[in-house]
Amino acid sequence: SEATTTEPQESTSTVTIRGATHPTQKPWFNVPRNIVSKTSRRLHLQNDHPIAITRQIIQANFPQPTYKYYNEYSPVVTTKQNFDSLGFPADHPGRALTDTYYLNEKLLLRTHTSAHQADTFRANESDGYLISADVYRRDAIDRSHYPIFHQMEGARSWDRNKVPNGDIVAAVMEDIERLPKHDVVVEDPNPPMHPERNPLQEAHHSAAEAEALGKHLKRSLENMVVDIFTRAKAAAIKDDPDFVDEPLRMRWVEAYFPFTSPSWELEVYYAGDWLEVLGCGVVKQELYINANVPSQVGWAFGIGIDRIAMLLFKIPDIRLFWSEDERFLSQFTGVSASLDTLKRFVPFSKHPPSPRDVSFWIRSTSSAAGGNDKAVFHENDVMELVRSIGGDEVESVSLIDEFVHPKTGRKSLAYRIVYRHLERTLTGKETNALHERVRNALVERLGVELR
Ligand code: FA5
Ligand code: MG
Repeated sequence: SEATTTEPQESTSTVTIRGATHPTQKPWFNVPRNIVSKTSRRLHLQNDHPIAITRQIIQANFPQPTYKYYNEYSPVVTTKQNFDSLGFPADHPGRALTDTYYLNEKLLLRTHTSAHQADTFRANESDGYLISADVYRRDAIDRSHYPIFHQMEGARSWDRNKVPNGDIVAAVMEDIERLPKHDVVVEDPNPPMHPERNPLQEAHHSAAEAEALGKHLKRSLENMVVDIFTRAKAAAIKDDPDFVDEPLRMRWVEAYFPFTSPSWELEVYYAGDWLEVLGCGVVKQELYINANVPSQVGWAFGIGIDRIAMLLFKIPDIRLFWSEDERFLSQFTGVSASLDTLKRFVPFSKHPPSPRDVSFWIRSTSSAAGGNDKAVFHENDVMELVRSIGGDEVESVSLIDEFVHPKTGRKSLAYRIVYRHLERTLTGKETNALHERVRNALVERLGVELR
């Protein structure tokens, strides 16, 4: 039987993803069919798609042959690839069924392109690499969050046995000199290491080596962001010769990843707020050791392509990337072949939103609920249930009220679901029918009591 034709909670024996059939297993299998069907879209490889154009622009900043490109890795990976090989602890929340799509106990849809780090280091086919791919996370629903998005992973390594005199600092500094220079002021107030959160890997690096690697990493990524904004500005000026842009502002903030130390995130100031665009750091030496290349040292980063594409083209809603409407797709025709023809996205008519509220009592979360085999209530289950019924006609889901009954101790939640079709106006009847299905499914699948 085909899992793509059944509801996720039902046990089915196999699921086919990009032509490969995998066994599914209860209680792990939790991939709804709308997600399964999107695994074949591969927007990052679709000619003239804004996700693919953005991938090409990022690639242009990390040229071959220093960087080898991998764009075809399957989204089905093992728990070892996605978590264990990267040093995620056994109890890390990212491993939970509430956060990650599983096929069975061992296989899942990758939650990040870092799932391919260990294998790509082991393959050792070049000094650096870029990996672009679709990634999957059970998450909130709003204009900048979608359960599938795209990432670009990058890494650059130097081999102690191959650089002149084994001098990593000199080799990296020489490579920094070769990088383009930019004149944007970047805020970078924190010290490069933090003794507990982001220690120097002192068994493997000197402080000077880690600092040189960090400097090469930061300069390379700043150059890429400056390039994106330069292209975005050129596109805006073509559109409107009087266009005046806000000056580009970037800042480095300390971050934590189990597979890098020290680690950072790069934020860009956009529309009045700081937006996180990527995470990065100096690769933990265990990864190189486990990949059988212990004499290498280097850095890695992971960037959200969809977020960069939204900035680049001024695309207001992440769902638009999945649109097959010609009014969307035709705006990018020819850009893949000639990146300088980039234009800003011109929104087509915006259709009115249709908000509907639903409130309910949730099941008791105490362990006293004997015989109840349903897991504890988790908000991501609401998000996904709504998405699995409303599909891309759901713009956002937000918690609007929450209270505990003073006498019974039962908890009530109220959510507002905004339905809005990107390509046409939803009738009241259509919206009500969708909302009714959502209400019923909340009762049937999550065991809530409607109010
Ligand atoms: C990671 O996924 C790490 N693998 C990044 C990394 C790679 C760190 C290599 C160090 C070395 P994070 O979960 O923060 O980290 O995601 C990275 C980027 O993906 C974010 O900065 C953001 O741009 C993008 N991103 C994350 N979640 C979403 C989402 N739900 N929708 C769109 N973009 C997202
Ligand atoms: Mg992050």
